Amino acid sequence: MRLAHHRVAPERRVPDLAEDARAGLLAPPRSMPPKYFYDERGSRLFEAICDTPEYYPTRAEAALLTDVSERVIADIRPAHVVELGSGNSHKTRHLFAACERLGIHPRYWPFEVSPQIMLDSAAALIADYDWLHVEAMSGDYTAGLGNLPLPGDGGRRLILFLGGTIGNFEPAQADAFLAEIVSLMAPGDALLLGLDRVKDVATLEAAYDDAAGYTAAFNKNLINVINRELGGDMPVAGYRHRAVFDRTLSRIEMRLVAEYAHRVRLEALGADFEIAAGEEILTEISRKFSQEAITGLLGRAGLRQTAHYPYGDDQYSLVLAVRD
Ligand code: SAH
Ligand code: AVI
Repeated sequence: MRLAHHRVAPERRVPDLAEDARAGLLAPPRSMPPKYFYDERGSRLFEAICDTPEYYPTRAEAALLTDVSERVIADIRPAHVVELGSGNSHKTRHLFAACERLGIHPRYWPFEVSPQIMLDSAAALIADYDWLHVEAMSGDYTAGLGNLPLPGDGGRRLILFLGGTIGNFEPAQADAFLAEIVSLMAPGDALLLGLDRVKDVATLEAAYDDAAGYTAAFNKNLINVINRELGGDMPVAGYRHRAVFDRTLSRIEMRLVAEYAHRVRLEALGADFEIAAGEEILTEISRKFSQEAITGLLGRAGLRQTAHYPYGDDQYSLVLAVRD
């Protein structure tokens, strides 16, 4: 058996969908955490977003990994590759290809809240790499990382947090999450972190509002999740997608905007709410980092950057860092 599936118990209690909806939807300012996007349909829509001409981060990170994977693997010589929010693991394949070329054969530990996409990808990976063992971990990384069944065999671990997903956290959450990652790291372990960079507003806003409409469908899929899981009657056609770059906070904000005034029933909560025409629900933030912001983030976490791989004219960054 080269593929094992571990269900990771939460280390601490985190609100469930019902609690988040009660706290975030019933009264303004309305917001929901982005992790609920990723049911099976949402995960597939995210894959479609990654293939759009407007969404540059995936192509930028893939190009960087094509170039630097061999250097990273030769430098770290990992016994284990741990990946937080691994999705379809497509870009991670560049690292495994480098491992194959270098004859370095780490075990792979993807960790996902959306298990199906992880298990499908893991099955494809072990078919392609006959040396690879996958320990697939399903769970919520915001529920703590302390229960991950990570190896204590002394082999070096390379921890991946790719795609710019750190940008989906508020600044304080990002600091806390990096601190948790650092607490897992032993001397010799390394973190490879992908961060999207500040750039012109038109490029940023187009990336979050592609012409084919996949990002709009991804955002509106949250309504399907809420209706299905909470017995809701939110009208999918009653909301439109909006993505705006906030220069002050240096972040894209994705919102669902009510097209007309209506009342929503959430049966599982035994609650109703009224939403006015034009009222908005904040569904995701995606922070864009300056060089100073990256330096601050790593410094506060106690991480020392050992390599910085920028894409193009600082459009996107991959950072390799170790714990001091
Ligand atoms: N790393 C991939 C996927 C990025 S999309 C890439 O770069 O393309 C973000 C991924 O994180 C999704 O697959 C989503 O299911 C996962 N994710 C989001 N919130 C999560 C959480 N709280 N716990 C675990 N996984 C989460
Ligand atoms: C997963 N995460 C880094 C994506 C982002 O760019 O913030 C999610 C996404 N939302 C809309 N498009 C992509």
